[in-house]
Amino acid sequence: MASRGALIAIEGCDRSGKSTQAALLVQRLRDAGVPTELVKFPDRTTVIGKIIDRHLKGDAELDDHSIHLLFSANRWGFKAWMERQQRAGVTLVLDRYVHSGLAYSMARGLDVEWCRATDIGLPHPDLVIYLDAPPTVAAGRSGYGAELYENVELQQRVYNAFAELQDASWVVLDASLPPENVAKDVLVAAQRCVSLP
Ligand code: Z5A
Ligand code: MG
Repeated sequence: MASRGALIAIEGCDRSGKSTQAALLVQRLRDAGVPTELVKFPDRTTVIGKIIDRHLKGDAELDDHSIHLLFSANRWGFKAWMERQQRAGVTLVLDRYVHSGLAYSMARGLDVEWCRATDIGLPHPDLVIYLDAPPTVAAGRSGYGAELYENVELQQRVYNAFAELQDASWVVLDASLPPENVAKDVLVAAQRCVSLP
């Protein structure tokens, strides 16, 4: 029987480089012969994901509690699939996960314990890699500002919320470094839960 695949969550504020690093990590793990899949949250292709996408593009107004529940429901839609993959020995790299759900909702003033409750029962990440880039750094990167939450004031609150959520188990990396440097640090961190040949 295959040994259980790891669950690695890559977290951070907007434009901190999560999608860049998640894709690089998946490639490096696959190149090393580790069966790996990438999961991006929100997944905008599902029924719920499509509503989230409309909301983020300013085309569907939703109150803060409702959008929190939809982000969480979007993750629940992948629970059974993630567990099957892990049981089959596939490592999953998650581009955002439950801590994004908490940080963005905290930044909008929701109660953290209420927010946490909606994700209870989802698979726990074996490792959280946090890409630390202050909003002023991220705001200078391309694509910033196109969606609803992408303004420096909200991002500062998200940044503060992530700081509050961090615990000693997180690997916090300087994401203002060039992408190739960050990628090296990400690969070292991943080896806490994945063995490479
Ligand atoms: N959200 C939420 O509220 N609740 C939830 O539960 C979840 C999400 C899961 C959409 O997420 C929104 O949903 C997001 C949080 C909220 N709102 N905000 N704000 P998303 O993940 O779909 O967001 P996105 O549009 O993909 O942006 P992003 O993920 O924040 O960007 P990124 O993945 O961190 O960055 P990137 O795409 O890798 O890089 C951005 C640019 O910077 C690109 O041009 C890169 O080439 C460049 N880049 C990357 N790394 C570097 C370095 N190291 N140096 C210089 N330039 C770099
Ligand atoms: Mg991204």
